[in-house]
Amino acid sequence: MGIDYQSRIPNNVSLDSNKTLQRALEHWQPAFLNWWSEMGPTDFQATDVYLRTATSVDTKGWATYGYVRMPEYRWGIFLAEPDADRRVGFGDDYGKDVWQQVPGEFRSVLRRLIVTQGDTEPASVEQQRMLGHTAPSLFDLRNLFQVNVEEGRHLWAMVYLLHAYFGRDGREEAEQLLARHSGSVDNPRILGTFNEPITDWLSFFMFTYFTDRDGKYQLKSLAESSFDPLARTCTFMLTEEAHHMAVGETGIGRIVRRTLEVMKELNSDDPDAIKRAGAIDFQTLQRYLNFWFSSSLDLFGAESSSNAASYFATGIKGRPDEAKYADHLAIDGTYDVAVPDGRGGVKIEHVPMRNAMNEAVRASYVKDCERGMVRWNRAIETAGFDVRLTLPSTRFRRAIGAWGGVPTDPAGTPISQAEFEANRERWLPSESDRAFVRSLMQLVTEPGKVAGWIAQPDRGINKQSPDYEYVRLN
Ligand code: BYC
Repeated sequence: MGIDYQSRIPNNVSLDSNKTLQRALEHWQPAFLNWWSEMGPTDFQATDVYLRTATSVDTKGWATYGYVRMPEYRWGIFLAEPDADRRVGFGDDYGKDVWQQVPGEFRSVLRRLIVTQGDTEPASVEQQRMLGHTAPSLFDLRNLFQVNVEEGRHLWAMVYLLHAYFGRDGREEAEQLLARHSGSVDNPRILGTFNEPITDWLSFFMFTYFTDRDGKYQLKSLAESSFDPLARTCTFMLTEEAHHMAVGETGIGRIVRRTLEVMKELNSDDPDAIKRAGAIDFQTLQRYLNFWFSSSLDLFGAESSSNAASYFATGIKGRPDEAKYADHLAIDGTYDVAVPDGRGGVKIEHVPMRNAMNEAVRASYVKDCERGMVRWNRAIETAGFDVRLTLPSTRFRRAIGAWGGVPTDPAGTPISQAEFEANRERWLPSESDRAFVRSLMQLVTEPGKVAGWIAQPDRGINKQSPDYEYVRLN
C-alpha cells in the first residue's frame, strides 16, 4: 500500500520528490507502526488524546493542538531552516564549509552517533509503556503520551538521516532501532539508563527531569555538528525536548508541594507518618533522585575520552552553545578531573581539553540540574521544614568512566564495597520503597482530579485549564 506523503508524513525534506527516501520509508513506516502497537503504550490506542503535532518548523506550525489517536499521529520529518553561510564552528577545520553530505572518512563514526541517539528514543517509549494505567490525572496521561509520540518522532528524525545519507547500512541500522528492546537480555538498548524499568510515575518524573536533560545536552552538542543535516535535525528536536523536561520539573515540584501539604496537616516530618497519609516522603524522593541522577551522569561517557577528543577535532560533535566559547580549537589547556588514586583516595588529573569534553559538558549539565533543587528546596524552606533535596556527588554510583564501579558515599568519598552495601537502602530505592511507591499509583480519570500523592498542576496545556478533558477515555 502506497503512502500519501503530504498528509501522512508532514515534512520539510521534499519527501514528495525523493523516490529513494520514499522507498526506504515505505518499508520502515509499517515496521514502525507494528513496533508502536507491540512495544508502545499498552492500550489507549483508540483513545482521543489532546496532542500537539509538528506540521512545519515555523512558529505557527511546530505545535498544532487537537485530539488524535496515537496510531494516527502524524510523525513528521523536520529540520530547522538552513543557514546558507553556516561554517564549521570548532575543531581542526574551524571556519571551513559545513558538510551537506557525509565525508567518507567519518561515515562509520557519524552513523554510530546517530544510531546511539536514535536508540534512546524508542527505548524511552518502551520503558514507559505501562504507565498509562496508573496516571495520576488526565493531564498527566496526556503529557505521558505527548512525550511518547514525540520520542517516536525523534526516532523518525534519526531514521531519516540513516535513510537519506547512509544507504544500505543506514537502512539496516534503522531496522535494528526497532529490534533492540529496553531491558532485553539478548538485544538490549545501547546505553545503560535506557534499560532501566520505569514502572511508576515518580521514576517517570525523575527520568524526564534528569535523563531528558541529558538529551538536551547531547542534542545541543550534535546541533553544533559540521554535518549540517544532523545539526538542523537536532536543533528542531530541541524545541520539543523542552516540554519533556518541563513535565519532569513540574511533576517533581507537584510531588514536593503535596508532600509539604501532608506534612503541614500532620505537623510532622516523620517519613512513616507521611507514607501512611499517602504522600511520598522526602527520603524516598531523595533515593529516587540519587538513582536517576547517577544513571543519567553515565550518559555523558568517560571523563577522559579519546572518542570525545576526536569528535571535537574532526568537527563531528561540539559543545552545547559552542558560540559562547572564546576558543573554538581547544588545543591548549587542560581540565582538572578528580579520579580515584587507586588507594582509596582521590587525585586530580590534568586532562587535555579536547579529551575532557564529556566532563566539561557533564559539569554544565550538573549546574542545570541544580536549578530544580533550588526551586524545590525554597518551597520546603518556605513551608518551615528542615529537610533539603541534594544532588549526590558525580562520583556516586557510577558505572561508566573513572568512577565506574568505585564505591563512594553520596558526598563522593570513596568507601569500601561492604560499607556501600550496608548503606544501599539508605541511599538508593529499596524493594520496599518501590513497593510503597507502586502502591500509590492509581489511574484517576475524572477531569480536574488528581491522585492523592501529587498536587494539581498550576496551569494546563496550550492555555486550556488544568481540568480540561485532555484524554477522552470512552
Ligand atoms: N551506557 O569514550 P566514552 C536522549 C560506552 S538522551 C553504556 O566515554 P563517548 C533521550 C560508549 O558508547 C541522549 N555504554 O564515550 C533522553 C563507548 O562504547 P564503545 C542520547 C556507555 O563515545 C530521554 C564506551 O562506553 N544521545 O536523547 O565519548 C528520552 C567508552 O565511552 C555509556 C547521545 O548519547 C552508557 N551510559 O561518549 C529520550 C548522543 N556511556 O564505543 C531520549 C550520542 C558510554 O567503546 N552518543 N558508553 O563500544 C554519544 O555522543 C556518545 O556515544 C556518548 C558516549 C556520549 C554516549
